[in-house]
Amino acid sequence: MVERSAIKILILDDDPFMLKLLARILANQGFTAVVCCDNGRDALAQVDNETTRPDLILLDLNMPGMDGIEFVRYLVERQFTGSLILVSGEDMRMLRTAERLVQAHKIHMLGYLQKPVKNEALLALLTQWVPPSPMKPSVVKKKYSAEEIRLAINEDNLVNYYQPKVSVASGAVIGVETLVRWHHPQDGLVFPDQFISVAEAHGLINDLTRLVLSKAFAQARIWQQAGFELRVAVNVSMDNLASLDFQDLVAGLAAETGISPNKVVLEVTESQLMGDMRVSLEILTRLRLKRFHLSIDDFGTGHSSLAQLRDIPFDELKIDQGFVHRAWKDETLRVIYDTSLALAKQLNMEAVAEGVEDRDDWDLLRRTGCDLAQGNFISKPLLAEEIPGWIEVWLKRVQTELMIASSN
Ligand code: G
Ligand code: G
Ligand code: MN
Repeated sequence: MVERSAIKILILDDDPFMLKLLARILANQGFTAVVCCDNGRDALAQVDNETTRPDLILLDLNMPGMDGIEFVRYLVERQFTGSLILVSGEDMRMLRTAERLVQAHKIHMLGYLQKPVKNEALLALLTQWVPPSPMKPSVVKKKYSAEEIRLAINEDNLVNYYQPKVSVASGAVIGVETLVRWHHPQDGLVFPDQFISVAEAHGLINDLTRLVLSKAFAQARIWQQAGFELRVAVNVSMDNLASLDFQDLVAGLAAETGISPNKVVLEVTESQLMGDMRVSLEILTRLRLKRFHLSIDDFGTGHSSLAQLRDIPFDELKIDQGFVHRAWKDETLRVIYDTSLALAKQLNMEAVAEGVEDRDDWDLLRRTGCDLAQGNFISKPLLAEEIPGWIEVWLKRVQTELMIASSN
């Protein structure tokens, strides 16, 4: 048992009265290592400092500035291993949705509390707190230094994987999404969540994206010559869209490799489409004018999505996997899925469902008329040379089982 006074608790709420109230309840119960913050920025500073990093965060969802959901995203980036209790005046349905979002991010949730917070409810959750088990190495991922990443780029240790996107109506293979991995000489396969944000923070993302793009285009050309007409999608970081050189880079590379712009999809993450949008807007619009396809990635997880849809001429909307898998049986997910799909249709965009994991997910897309599907049910990300063989197997599978109604 950990002493109550040894559990570091952070309360994040913009309401000073709530902070006082919660801190008093906690203190009365012997939880004395409590820090209060009235904004996300201060709270992140606590998380970033090893000596003040909380074991448990009581998080208010509705805050001006950085709201609770955005705060969770920053916790994920920091690989926060502590626990979370959501506190909000929103109704239970909203809280449950937020809880699912948190869990989807693999952050440990103790539960949620509705305001006004009842002592007993809070204590019931607190008694469930357990220290994070050091047995779970998957949670604590190694972070790499900028220097190591620079070396990986220069020595060409990055490898593109490609995840297929298929037509839901016909089963045809429409294209692939490029997902970069690092073949680390010692650590083996390293995933983008362990190096993209570092690359962004240290001005390396343009070099990285240039490498990923040029390999993806070269590969698209090889597939083309082998008779596979695939659209190739590449993930673009918001930092790539900070300088007007980017459009010349993309257009130049495509021309050099002989890839037509309408065979290229640039996926931009919605949550990143914030801040000063003027330059990025100009770049995206000009790329669109050159007939490159633009895709809004992870749709549904960000905030000002509707304004971005109004301002940027996207061709494709990717419904985040958090709203696809299991949407057939979960009413709340289903509402978000349906709304995103309807929005895509009304704006004449192709809808792509991400994270299609099983036959039930696939059948939902068929019933609802989603355009494209991507996910482990179709294929995990593959090496380029595995794609032709996979296509052959996939097309057989389409013919024999996927176009008929499922037996259950
Ligand atoms: O499978 P996966 O772990 O590859 O991808 C995790 C995340 O990393 C995805 O959200 C994807 O958008 C991002 N990602 C993958 N490859 C790239 C890339 O080349 N550039 C950028 N900016 N993000 C990438
Ligand atoms: O954020 P973006 O959509 O660019 O990245 C896709 C991410 O989703 C990658 O990390 C990829 O490996 C992962 N992914 C792809 N298919 C599935 C799936 O069916 N289920 C889950 N959980 N993750 C998937
Ligand atoms: Mn993507």
